[in-house]
Amino acid sequence: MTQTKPSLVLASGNAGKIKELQALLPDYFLIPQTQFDVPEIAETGTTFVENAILKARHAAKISKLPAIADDSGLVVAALNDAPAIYSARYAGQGASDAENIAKLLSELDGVPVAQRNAYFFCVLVLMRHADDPCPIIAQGRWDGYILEQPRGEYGFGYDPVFGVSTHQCSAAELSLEIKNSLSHRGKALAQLQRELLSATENL
Ligand code: ITT
Repeated sequence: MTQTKPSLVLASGNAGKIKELQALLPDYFLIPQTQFDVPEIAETGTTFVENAILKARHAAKISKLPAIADDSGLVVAALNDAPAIYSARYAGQGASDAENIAKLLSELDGVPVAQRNAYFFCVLVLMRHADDPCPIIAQGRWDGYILEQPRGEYGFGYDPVFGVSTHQCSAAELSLEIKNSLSHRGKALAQLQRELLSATENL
């Protein structure tokens, strides 16, 4: 007997996130929202959770399928918790990862290691349909610190400057599997998956 995997639209245009989420959700058939020509929606919320809901609802509405969204970012204590929800656009709308990293390192220039603590935060939202009044919401946090120079080739975004104390390296020096086992996204996914197990029957 062949069993088909449940389909979920992935409400993201970020290739790095898509790769990590696909590895974390092998039991689901994840369809990137680009396959439905879902245009990116303006992230007008002021919190991760608001933006994740906006993105999931938008993708579910256009695709008419259940949708999962990830809103995430880097929170730096010495920068009064910036860039947080503005992480992707820290150096301006459409900024590259390298430009965002350059701005971050310049803002932290001269800040000693002991004051460079930071964390990644991720909110995942699953909406069974666009008008779902009870979206599944999960979150995860990964603590670390900001390095003075980029290191490593893997991952995406701020990974090259995110120091991982437990492994004495940057997040960009970790394999996808190890990063997923430690990261904000991996933790949020584990929480979401517990809920998904029961929710799948209602998709
Ligand atoms: P979508 O909204 O299309 O998913 P996005 O990149 O705009 O893509 P966000 O608004 O959630 O997504 O911004 C997340 C940013 O935070 C991302 O662009 C990175 O700069 C950073 N970020 C999040 N998770 C990260 C991770 O695991 N490693 C490195 N940087 C990360």
